[in-house]
Amino acid sequence: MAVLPIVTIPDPLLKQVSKPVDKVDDTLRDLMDDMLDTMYDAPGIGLAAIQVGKPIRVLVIDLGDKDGDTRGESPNPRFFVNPEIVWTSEELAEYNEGCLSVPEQYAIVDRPAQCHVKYLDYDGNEQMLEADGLLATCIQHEMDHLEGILFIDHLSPLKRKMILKKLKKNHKLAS
Ligand code: GNR
Ligand code: NI
Repeated sequence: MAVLPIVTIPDPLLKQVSKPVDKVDDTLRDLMDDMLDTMYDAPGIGLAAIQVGKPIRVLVIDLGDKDGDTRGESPNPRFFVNPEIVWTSEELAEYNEGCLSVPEQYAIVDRPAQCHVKYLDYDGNEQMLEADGLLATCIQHEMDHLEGILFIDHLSPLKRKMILKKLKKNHKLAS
């Protein structure tokens, strides 16, 4: 178990498309455990492997047992290997999103309100999940990371520019 460094913008790794995993073995489970530690430490509700520098199709998510609120008190870790979104609703939902790779920046993003996702679990067994609410939003945010897409890529060019400008300013202040 270990907390790994989180890759942040403008690292070009974040634009890379992640590769499918060919088998769920102990090495992969070690990485997933480390990703969970890293996510709890941050803290965040989801993490894609690319955010710890590994370009493979693996996600971890933990919303606690209620959407967002009781995280930490009663953990509910979920592991997704080679996830595929097989259905999304017409209905959209908006959520004020943040990303551990885009530190301290938030913006409203519209996404399908519900989705169905097919994936391999921690033991390599095939699973299907019907998600809505924050879980649906979070799965789609994490799936974007697998394609090298960040939540700011869903914003208008002007909003994206403002966030990138703030990041540069914060970076200068910190260095
Ligand atoms: O911790 C996170 N919170 C969050 C809030 C709204 C929508 C998506 C997220 S995911 C984010 C962690 C992260 O960057 N995952 O890639
Ligand atoms: Ni993110």
